[in-house]
Amino acid sequence: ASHSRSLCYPPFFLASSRSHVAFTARRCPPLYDDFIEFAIREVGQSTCLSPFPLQEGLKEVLAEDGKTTLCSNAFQSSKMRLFRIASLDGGENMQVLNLAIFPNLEYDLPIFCADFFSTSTKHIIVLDLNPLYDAEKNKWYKEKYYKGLIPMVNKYTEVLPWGQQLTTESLQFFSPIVIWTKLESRQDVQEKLFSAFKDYIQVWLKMMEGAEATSDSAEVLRNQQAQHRYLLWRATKDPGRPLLHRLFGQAWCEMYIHDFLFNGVTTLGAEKFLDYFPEYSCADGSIRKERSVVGKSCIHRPWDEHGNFTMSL
Ligand code: BLA
Repeated sequence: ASHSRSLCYPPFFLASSRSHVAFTARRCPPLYDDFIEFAIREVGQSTCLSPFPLQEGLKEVLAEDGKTTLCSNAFQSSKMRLFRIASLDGGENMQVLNLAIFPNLEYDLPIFCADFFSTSTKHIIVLDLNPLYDAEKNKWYKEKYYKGLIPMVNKYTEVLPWGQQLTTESLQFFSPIVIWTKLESRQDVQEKLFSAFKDYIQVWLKMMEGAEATSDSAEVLRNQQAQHRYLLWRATKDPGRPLLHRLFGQAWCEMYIHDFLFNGVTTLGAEKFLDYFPEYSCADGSIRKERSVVGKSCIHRPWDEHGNFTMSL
């Protein structure tokens, strides 16, 4: 690998706080600050949080363009292996929130996933409780976690309409309550999306509060492998990678993806991407660069209002 873990430092440290950045760039408050504040407060009220050890200098990093900042924060608790937040502030032209909560391996809880990418004219949104086990292939899982939540997503499908085609492979990591949408106005983000975000956080926390740890080591191992597979998918195919490369350089970006965003991808299993996703292998043994080998699909939401999957894959 081109990146050496212990020797990787961010391209630039920001010694001072955000106020310095605000002073030099005179920007309006980052779009997703309220989301972050809400999430940390709610999670902190639900469980006893401790900081997740972060690499020196990671909290706030200035990109090579000299103006975009990347803020990172992470916590853990008895039931959460990692609750991490990454936000990019590129001023009016770009705002990103990438928030995930990975449960401890004694739990088969879904993975909380908020992935919001905004420019001045467009907002690309994924909000979901990603199933640890493919919810269409594992009906018990769908029953256990999503059955009672269909009315909640139905509340949002009108105001946050399906975002059209997407990488077909992503569907196995999405749940029947996924919100995949593209919005045009900042107000829709601040009102409609924020309202959904609050509901989804609260629902996930309720699930977590009720979750019982398993003491069956085979089950723990299964959960670990499922989480590892999920992490490998995201660490390898994240649509944000090209942008992060551009902003922070390849080596630092790879360190950030592997050690922070998808922490666990190098420690929870020895499998490689192609072990889980052999359909991506090229004749020379490398991984196909495209995000999808099937292509993009799903013009319409592939779940009906009862949560039934309506597409044949
Ligand atoms: C686009 N992000 C997308 C798309 C999806 C996701 C589905 C639409 C394009 C596609 O179908 O691939 C998100 N995909 C997911 C998620 C899962 C998945 C959450 O499989 C989970 C299993 N995104 C980021 C970060 C950035 C970012 C950090 O997380 C930027 C730094 C950007 N996402 C981003 C951009 C696009 C995008 C720029 C549009 C460009 C593109 O489609 O390549």
